[in-house]
Amino acid sequence: MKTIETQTIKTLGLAALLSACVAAGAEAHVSFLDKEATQESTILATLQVPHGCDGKATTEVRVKLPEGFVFAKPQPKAGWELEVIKGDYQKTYDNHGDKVKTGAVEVRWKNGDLSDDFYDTFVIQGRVSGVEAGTALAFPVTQMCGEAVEAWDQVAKDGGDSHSLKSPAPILKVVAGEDHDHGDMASMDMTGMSAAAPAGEAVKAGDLEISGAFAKAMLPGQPVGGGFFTVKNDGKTDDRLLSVSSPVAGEVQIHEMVTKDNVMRMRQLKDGIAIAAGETVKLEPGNLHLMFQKVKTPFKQGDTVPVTLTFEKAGKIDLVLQVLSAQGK
Ligand SMILES: [Cu+2]
Repeated sequence: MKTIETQTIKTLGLAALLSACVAAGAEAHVSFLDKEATQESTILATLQVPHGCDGKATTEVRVKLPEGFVFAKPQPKAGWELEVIKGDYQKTYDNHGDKVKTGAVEVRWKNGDLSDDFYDTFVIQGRVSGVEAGTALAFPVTQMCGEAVEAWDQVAKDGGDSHSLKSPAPILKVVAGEDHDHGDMASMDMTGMSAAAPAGEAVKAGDLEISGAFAKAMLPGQPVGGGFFTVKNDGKTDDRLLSVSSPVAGEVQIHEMVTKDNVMRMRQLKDGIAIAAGETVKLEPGNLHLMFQKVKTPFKQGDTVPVTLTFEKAGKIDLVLQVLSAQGK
């Protein structure tokens, strides 16, 4: 469609317009603002709709969600009705300990009026899960302008160039996880990290000593934050971390990372963490961690996060986590 317009302009000899058209060429398609997504991360997939259908205003945008983009929630937009079509996933996904088999498979923004002269974005929050790095997740889009329909649904064959497609489906390229949604799943090669991290004040309570407490700064769009520390049990009796609370989060869960089929997943430890007599237990990225849910204000580097740990024997212990960078440094 754009090709035809360009041809016309060329014939008319409007060189300036032509070059503007070419420069904007790559963005003339319906596409994602961020074209990459990290494995096992929650993202805001932001679709850009740059124009209507041959001059007509866009009235509806339908987006099919691919397998591996799960727990999806669209952002409502003023002036548009929202329809979410739910269905079965092909696989079962772990949502912080809950097994999830169904969810949104298509989102429709309807009865809107987006002039061909304007640009707008349509946002879906979702989690990229169980997808191998290097995979291109295609989100076929149907753009409707009253009676006119534009289907953005072409997908390049493996290794093919999507640039040559006339109406390519918007694509998210999945990349290997380093900065995960809550940062705590960063590479496993972080053994020395807690020691290197500027530790908060060590806290002693009974036989327990807690040191090296930190949280990671949360990246924009991250709904949850990770927290870490080391507990040493100098006593003769076993203890157990039962629960954690914080005034800055609606809920604090105790999590563990497990790698299965080369995919890292999180699991909530509802029974907490055993701190055996004479043992030292480290909560660290890629392993055991605290997960802050319903965080009121995203953690920023330099902030502090107060928490109260409840142990079976030692009772309640107040601790302050220092917020380091999103990489935990
Ligand atoms: Cu977690």
